[in-house]
Amino acid sequence: MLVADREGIVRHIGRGASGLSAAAASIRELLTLPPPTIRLPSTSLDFGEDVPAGEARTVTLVVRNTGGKDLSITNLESDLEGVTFSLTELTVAPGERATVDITFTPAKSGPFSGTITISSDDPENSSVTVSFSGTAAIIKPPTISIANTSLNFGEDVPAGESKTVTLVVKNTGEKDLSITNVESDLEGVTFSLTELTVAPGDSATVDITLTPAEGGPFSGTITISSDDPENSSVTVALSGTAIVVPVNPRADFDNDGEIGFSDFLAFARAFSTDNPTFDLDGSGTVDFPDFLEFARNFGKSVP
Ligand SMILES: [Ca+2]
Ligand SMILES: [Ca+2]
Repeated sequence: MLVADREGIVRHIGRGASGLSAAAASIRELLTLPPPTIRLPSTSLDFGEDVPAGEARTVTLVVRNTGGKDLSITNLESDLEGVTFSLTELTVAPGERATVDITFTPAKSGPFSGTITISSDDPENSSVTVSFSGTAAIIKPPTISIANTSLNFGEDVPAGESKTVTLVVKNTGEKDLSITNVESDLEGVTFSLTELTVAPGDSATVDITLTPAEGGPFSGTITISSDDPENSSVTVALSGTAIVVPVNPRADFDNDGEIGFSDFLAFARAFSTDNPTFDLDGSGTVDFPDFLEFARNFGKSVP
């Protein structure tokens, strides 16, 4: 029979036996183990200075038990609204440590701070606090910026020939800009690409090629679609004038009505000579400028 006094110390165990005093000593030791003791290696937590507003960030709280009995944590809570915990109740064995993930999603930019209160059965410190702080930064969405609101192909685009101008698209936002389509209402316009991603702060170029079918002024619009939430569709005006370049009948050296390959062979034979038939610009020599003039007429019919 065990008999304990008011302090819980065993004073007498049954009838006397040789091992009983040792048993009493171990029971006494059990009863006098040091109580659970909460220790926090760090009493302040830093969420960082660059938490994107609207995005969750998690830091880890470490809790140690330096006592001799199980530490029972009964609650964690914060005075800052929106702070969540991976768990709010746990048991930490003597000499062990445990971690709790603490997550906060700042709703707006600017500094934030608060306190976490941890309740436990540590008889000396049943409530301990940890401070935390950080700064939330606003991340600017993808923002399309186009230097030119209009592009001119010039007033002398040869009808039937291609001319290319370049459009520069910049992303002045802080997230990737995704261009999802580029199109034009002007016939004969093609693009080097119609989908691309532009990193924050970067620029990309789109080549716009026009092949006017006939002479005369032309105008139209390019429409660029992107994931810029403010300007999902932006337009650039296109304009210019196509001209019909008259055929030089002199380039039809064999007079068959077409400026074609047989004329090219004849021109090649006369190259570097002073044959006036092939000296289209009248410079006195059949040379490269004459070839350019011939090439401009190549493939055309002589009226
Ligand atoms: Ca010919
Ligand atoms: Ca010449």
